[in-house]
Amino acid sequence: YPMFDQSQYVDASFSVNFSFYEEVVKGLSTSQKTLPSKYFYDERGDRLFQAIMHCPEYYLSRCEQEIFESRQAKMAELLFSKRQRIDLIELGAGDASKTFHLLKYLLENQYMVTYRPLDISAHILFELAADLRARIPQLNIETIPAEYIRGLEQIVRQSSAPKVLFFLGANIGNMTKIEAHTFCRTLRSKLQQGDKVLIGFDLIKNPRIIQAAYDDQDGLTWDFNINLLTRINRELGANFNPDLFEHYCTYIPETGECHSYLVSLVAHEVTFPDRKISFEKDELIHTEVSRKYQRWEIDSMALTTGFSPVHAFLDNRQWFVDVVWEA
Ligand code: AVJ
Repeated sequence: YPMFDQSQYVDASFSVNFSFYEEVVKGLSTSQKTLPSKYFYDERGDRLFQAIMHCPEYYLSRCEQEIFESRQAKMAELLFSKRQRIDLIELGAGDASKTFHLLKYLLENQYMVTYRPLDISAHILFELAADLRARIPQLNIETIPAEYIRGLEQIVRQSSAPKVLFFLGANIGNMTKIEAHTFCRTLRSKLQQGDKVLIGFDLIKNPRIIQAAYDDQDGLTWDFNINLLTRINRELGANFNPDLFEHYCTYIPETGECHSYLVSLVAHEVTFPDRKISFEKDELIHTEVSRKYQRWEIDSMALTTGFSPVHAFLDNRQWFVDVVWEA
């Protein structure tokens, strides 16, 4: 990509080292256009997602928050120790609004923990570290700006302490079922026997409730999706006109998958530094899958990926589950 200034990109994404440009161009060059959802999270994307977490339709965060606020003691007892320092790795930590309560509880109750939050957004990690250092000064914290597996490999090289790995917020929903299986198997291969994982899954429920969560009235999810195009413009030198696209999402009860798209409203071309991408009227860019699970699928996923199910924390309405598995 001769005209693409790599150094500029590296700066814009705070040195997280993978090829945004290559993935974008590849995704837009197939007949079924796609963009990876992991790129939603630039500075504005982080802010929009935080707003989504507070909007009335997006029940997921509130369900998991309820679990974390009411079950800290049980979580501490199941996962941590007062005699041995344990690494708490959090994949996709974001603002760690759920983990915060547990961390506080652990330190107030003499559990020994090193918190290792990992996120693709170096920006949010920077804010998180500052926030936690102010609110829980005695906490040991080491941030890792990286994608999931690469970051985990880095941690495993650096520390031999027993590990508890958190993967919250239904982030696993951004994978198809097959991808999730492969991912859990990879997690298992990086962990030692006896290490534990706690994974948040959104559960299958009335389809209207799910559909609404991804199509909120205030248009936050709309802006969140469209923001991907403005990010591509800024960081990769493209010229998407965001007004020529709209957000569309559809939940398919048979598969438990909610799919999000950007729809091109007119036939037009978008220019990148080294190529043009053409869009037909009504052509879609697939941007995200958010998969919902049945309870039995989750248990069977544990067993087929080398984990033993230990416990399931549910919210009052049983809309969301945080499962604990042991490696
Ligand atoms: C952060 C991946 C859990 O899929 O529910 C929210 C992202 N997308 N609204 C999800 C998201 C649209 C969210 N996760």
